[in-house]
Amino acid sequence: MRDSLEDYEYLYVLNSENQPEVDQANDADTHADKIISGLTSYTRDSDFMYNLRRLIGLKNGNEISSIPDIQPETGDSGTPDNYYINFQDPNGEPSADPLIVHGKEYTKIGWNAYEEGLGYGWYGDLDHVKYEYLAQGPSELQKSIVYDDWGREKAFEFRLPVGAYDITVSIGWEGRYKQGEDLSKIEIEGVSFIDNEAPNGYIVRTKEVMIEDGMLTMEMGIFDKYTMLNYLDIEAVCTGDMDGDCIVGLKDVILALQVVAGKESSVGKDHDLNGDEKIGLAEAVYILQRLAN
Ligand SMILES: [Ca+2]
Ligand SMILES: [Ca+2]
Ligand SMILES: [Ca+2]
Ligand SMILES: [Ca+2]
Repeated sequence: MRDSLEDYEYLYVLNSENQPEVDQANDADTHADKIISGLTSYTRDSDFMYNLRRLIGLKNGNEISSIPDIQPETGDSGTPDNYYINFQDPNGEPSADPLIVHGKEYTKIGWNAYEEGLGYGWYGDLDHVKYEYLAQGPSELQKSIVYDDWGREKAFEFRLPVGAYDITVSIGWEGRYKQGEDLSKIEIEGVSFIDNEAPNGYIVRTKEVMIEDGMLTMEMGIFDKYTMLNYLDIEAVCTGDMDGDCIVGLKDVILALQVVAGKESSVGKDHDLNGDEKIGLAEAVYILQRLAN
């Protein structure tokens, strides 16, 4: 607590000793935003916190003129891959091991608090969490459900390599429709998937999400309401990648341009995007447009 009061002082001085105002961005906000992104989601990287505090102190003391743009440590570097998570009681049903559904192997994850060694888990009040396994449902994934009986908001974190992913989330409960009680919320890396909506049975939704810090953060739940969570599919999006690391960046633009200039021949035509079986300007422009979004 003493630390957070001190942090507030630091940010206050950084904002030229002005109090923050609602809906008004100020000089300190860009740094506060790096630390906290929601009610239950904030960075746990203590080295980052220490460094940011130190830099703000230097800036406040006029020892440096601007604060370098440092970011929390990225979890996994490495190549993005596909990850499939079934939320369920890890010791209950479905008991198949490995659990394979529609040809994909699912990791069983229950209500464990976040653990560094595992690289995944939950933050928030875990005192009233529950499992359900329904007799009927479209699949093993959707028959097994995790929820909070008291409707407390939580954050789920899952470490994975930096990159773009198509993420699919499923919520719901076979045959259940409780408009008022089941207003649900799922937000992943600030991208809203389900916002104050009650499923009539199930809702399954897919969106592309950029993971920039090596940690997927999913915020779940609305206070006093039920969000019935089923599963998550996390699939790497490699479209536009030229060098095979599945990360789409300026390196790939440069590679495509080098192919155009005849200076590079290592890019296979399987990376072609517009069907002419060549790497050319079309690919470079595509990547640039994607990076601009
Ligand atoms: Ca994140
Ligand atoms: Ca499930
Ligand atoms: Ca690449
Ligand atoms: Ca092409």
